[in-house]
Amino acid sequence: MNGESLKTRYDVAQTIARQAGKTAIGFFHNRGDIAVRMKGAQDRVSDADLLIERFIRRELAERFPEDDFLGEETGQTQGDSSMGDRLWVVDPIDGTDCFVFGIPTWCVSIAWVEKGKIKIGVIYDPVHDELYAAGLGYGAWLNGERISVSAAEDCGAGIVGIGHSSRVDPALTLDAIDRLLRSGGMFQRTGSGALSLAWVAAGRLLGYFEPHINSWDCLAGILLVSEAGGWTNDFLENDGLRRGNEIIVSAPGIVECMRHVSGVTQKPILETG
Ligand code: LIP
Repeated sequence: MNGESLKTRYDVAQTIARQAGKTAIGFFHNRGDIAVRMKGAQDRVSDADLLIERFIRRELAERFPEDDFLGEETGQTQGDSSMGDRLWVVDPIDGTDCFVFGIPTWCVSIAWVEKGKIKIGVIYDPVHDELYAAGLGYGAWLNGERISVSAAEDCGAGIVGIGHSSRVDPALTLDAIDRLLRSGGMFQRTGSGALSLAWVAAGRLLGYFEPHINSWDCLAGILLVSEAGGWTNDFLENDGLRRGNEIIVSAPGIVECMRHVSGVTQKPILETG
C-alpha cells in the first residue's frame, strides 16, 4: 500500500470517529430511552452500540470496499474485493456498562490492521471531546497535540489501570492488584480498556493490565501507546485478533514493574529508547 492510502484511512477514521461520537453522546444524554440487553454477567449491549457500529461499518465500506470489518457487535464482514489482509477492528462504544449507567468513561475505538500489523488507532471520547489518533510512524496525538507516555521510573509515581471482566477468574485480577499495591502502586478501573490505553499514551496512567481483553477493545490503544513511546506485549500472538489475549502496556521506565504486576514474564517486543 502506498503512504497516501494509509494517510487517507488515518484521516477518514478520525472523521468517522467524531461523527459516531456525536451520535453516541446524543444517546448518552437520553439513555433512558435505549434498550439494553445482557450478553453475559456484567456485559451489556445497547441499541446505541448496534446502531453506531452499523454506521461506522457502512461509512468504512463505502470509502474502502476492499477492506474487511470486525466489530464487537456485528462480527466480521468481508470487503467486496477482500484480499483478507486489511481489516478494520471497531468497538462502537467501549465501556458500554459505564455508558448505560451514565458514567462518563466510554469511547469510540477504531483500528486498522494490514498484514497482521496495527497501522491506525483512533479513540474518541465524546464526553470530553478528546480525539486520540496514531498511525504507524506518525506518532500519537490528542486533539492535534503530540502526546507521550509517562517518564516515571517507579510504579509508585502514579496510577496504573487494571481491567477486569466476568470472562476472567477474579483471582487473576485480585492477585495483580495485590502485587501492584505491594509495589507501592495504585490501581484504577475505568470500565473502558480503550480509554485507559489512550490515557497511558497521554501519560495520565503509568500502564494498563487486563488478564483478558478483546481485540476491538484494545488494538487502537496499543498503537497509540507504542507511537507515544510505550512498551506493549504481543497482544496479537496466539490469534489474539479473534480469541483476545492479556494486555500489558507500560511507560518505558516501569516495564519490569508492570510485568511483575501482570504475573507474566513476557519479553518486551518494542525496545523503547
Ligand atoms: C469493556 C472493555 C474493558 C473490560 C470490560 C468490557 P465493552 O468493553 O473495554 O477492558 O474490562 O469488561 O469488556 O464490553 O464495554 O465494549
